[in-house]
Formats: sequence, C-alpha cells, structure tokens
Amino acid sequence: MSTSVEADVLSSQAASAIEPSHLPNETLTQMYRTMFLIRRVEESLLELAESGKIGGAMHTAIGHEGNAVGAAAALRREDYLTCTYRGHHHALARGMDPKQAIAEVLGRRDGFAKGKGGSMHFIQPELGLMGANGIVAAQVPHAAGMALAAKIRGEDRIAITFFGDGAMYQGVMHETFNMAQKWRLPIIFYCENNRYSEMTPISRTSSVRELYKFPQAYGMESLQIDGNDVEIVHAAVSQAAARARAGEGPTFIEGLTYRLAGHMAGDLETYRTPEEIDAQRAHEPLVVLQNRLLERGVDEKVLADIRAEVEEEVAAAVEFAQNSPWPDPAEAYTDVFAL
Ligand SMILES: Cc1ncc(C[n+]2csc(CCOP(=O)(O)OP(=O)(O)O)c2C)c(N)n1
Repeated sequence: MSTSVEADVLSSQAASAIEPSHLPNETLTQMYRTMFLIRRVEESLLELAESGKIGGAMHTAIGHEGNAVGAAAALRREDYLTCTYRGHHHALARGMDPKQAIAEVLGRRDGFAKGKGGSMHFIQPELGLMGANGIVAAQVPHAAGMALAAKIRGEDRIAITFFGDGAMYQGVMHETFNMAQKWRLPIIFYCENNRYSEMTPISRTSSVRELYKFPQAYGMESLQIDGNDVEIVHAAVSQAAARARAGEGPTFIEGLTYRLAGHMAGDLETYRTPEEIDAQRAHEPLVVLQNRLLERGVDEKVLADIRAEVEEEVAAAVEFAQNSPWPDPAEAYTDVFAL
C-alpha cells in the first residue's frame, strides 16, 4: 500500500508563475463567506450520511473550495459549467440555495431536482450549471459541445468543465482536447488535482505527475496553479476566459488542491496517513484566505461574525431539508426522460 508520498507537494509549489488578482477586501470577504458556507454544508452532509440519512454515494469537496469560488467569481452567470459527482462546491459557488442543495441530497421534494437527482447529479441550468456526471470524464465532452454550440450561434458565452486527476487517462479526454484546440472552442478545462483517483494515488496511475503537460501536446495553452489560493484561481480563470471570449481557444488549468475528507462518505481512508492530511491543512483554501484577509487589515471579528451567520444559515437549511416531504411516488416518472 502506498503511504504519504502523494502530497509531498503543497499547492503553493505549483509550476506556473501567475500574478494573483488583487481583489478588494469586500469581494474577498464575500468569497470567504461562500467558501465557509460550502465547507459547513458539506460537513453537515457528512454528519447526515453518518447517521444514515443519505441514500447512495456522496462525495464532498472539503479542501477544494478555492477552485470553485475563484472560478465562479471570474465567470458570468450565463457561462456553462459541467462537473463531476464531486460538485456541491461548484453549485453553491454559482449561487445554488443551500436549502435546495441539502434537500436534494436527502432525496426530498424541495431539492432542485425534486429529490430525484441526489448528490451526484447536481444541475441548475438557470445558474449555468449544466450537469454533474457520475461517469469519470463524461462531463468534459459535454462542455465542449456547449462551447461549440455557443461558437456556432455566435453567443458571447464560454464553457468551463471541472474534472479530477483520474479523468486524465480516459480516452475521451484526449479526443476532446484535440478537437477543442483544433476548433478553437471557447472552453476552460479545469483539473482539480487532489492527488488521488478514488483511493489510488497519482504515482500509481501515471509516470507523469505534472498533468498540465499533457494538453501541451495538443498545442493548448496550459498551466499549473495553486488551486487553494482563490486569488490565483481567479486570475487564471479570468485570463483563460478572456482568451476564450477573444476566439483564442481553450486553456487547460491544473489546480493543485487536496481533498481533506474521504473520497466519499464512509471512506476508511486506509490509503493515506493522518500526518499527510495535517501537512496539507496548513495550506488549505480557508486558511490561505483567512490569513490574507487578516494581513490586509480585515478584523478577525468580521470573519467570526460571518462564520456565526453561516452556521445559522446552514443549521436552518439542514432543518428545512429534513422537514421537506418525500417525493410523491405518483411522480416517479415526471420529469424523467429516456432517449
Ligand atoms: C468511467 C468510470 N470509471 C470508473 C468509475 C469509478 N470511479 C468513480 S470516482 C473514480 C475516481 C476518479 O478520480 P478523479 O478523476 O481523480 O476525481 P476525484 O474523485 O478525485 O474528484 C472512479 C475511478 C466511474 N465512475 N466511471
């Protein structure tokens, strides 16, 4: 079994030099709020899963929040987004109501898909959320199709697709990279490299650990950044979005990050050590942003108030979701489509 070799690189040691966005304190404080909200929603979901209240698999993105919040702030509401089964953070970053999100994971009628989608199928087209996908890599060509449609229609709209390091070795990824670059599609390929594909460390899946090098073979602009630094993510996605909107084609971004919780609820995590996780905690997205805000003169009391407010909001959302009725069995086939 592999031990603590995966996370020997901190996300702050990313290869590409990029000037971080220097966002106003007010914007950054709002981002801190969203990141803390995502964290508390997901921690609450883990507690609900442990008490047997969630059916099916549930994956959290605890530790990935910087990637989602930095990217969302750099994009427009109408830009398309697809993601993996680990997608709660993207939905909340784009503005999904936590009550609807939690109710959906609990399979209740007030969920955004009336309880029929669950944790792995987050979607809300009015927020540009065009679907999470349980099939590793399947959401990536979907986003390329949306980018192609936007280009054909002449719309000022781009696509971003999020996937994990494990997806890199699916054949469809490379077919998509090739065509997207050839057709100069307005798309951002964003890899949330958390160093593990389920329970398998990256050292056992490829001899090349710097994933941003793969798309360079297709002639694509590609960089490796600190995915735990929201201002770096914001800068990288803003630049990639500007390129896409200017007709310059796709960009691949490898955001180095780390999953602080298990692959899914109930994961015994025998494949990594507590020491490895602790070492990464020092550079996790909330810590990075909190330190930055304090350095820039924001009062700790302001942050404490935000945390207290979010605690209340999440507790109310959990209560709302638990009180939401189960879907009516008579509606089992309503809104269900077969192609
Ligand atoms: C095509 C396919 N193969 C295998 C699986 C089983 N599976 C589910 S998650 C996962 C790991 C994916 O790892 P990664 O892409 O790194 O994303 P992460 O889970 O770390 O976010 C695998 C192999 C699947 N869902 N789809």
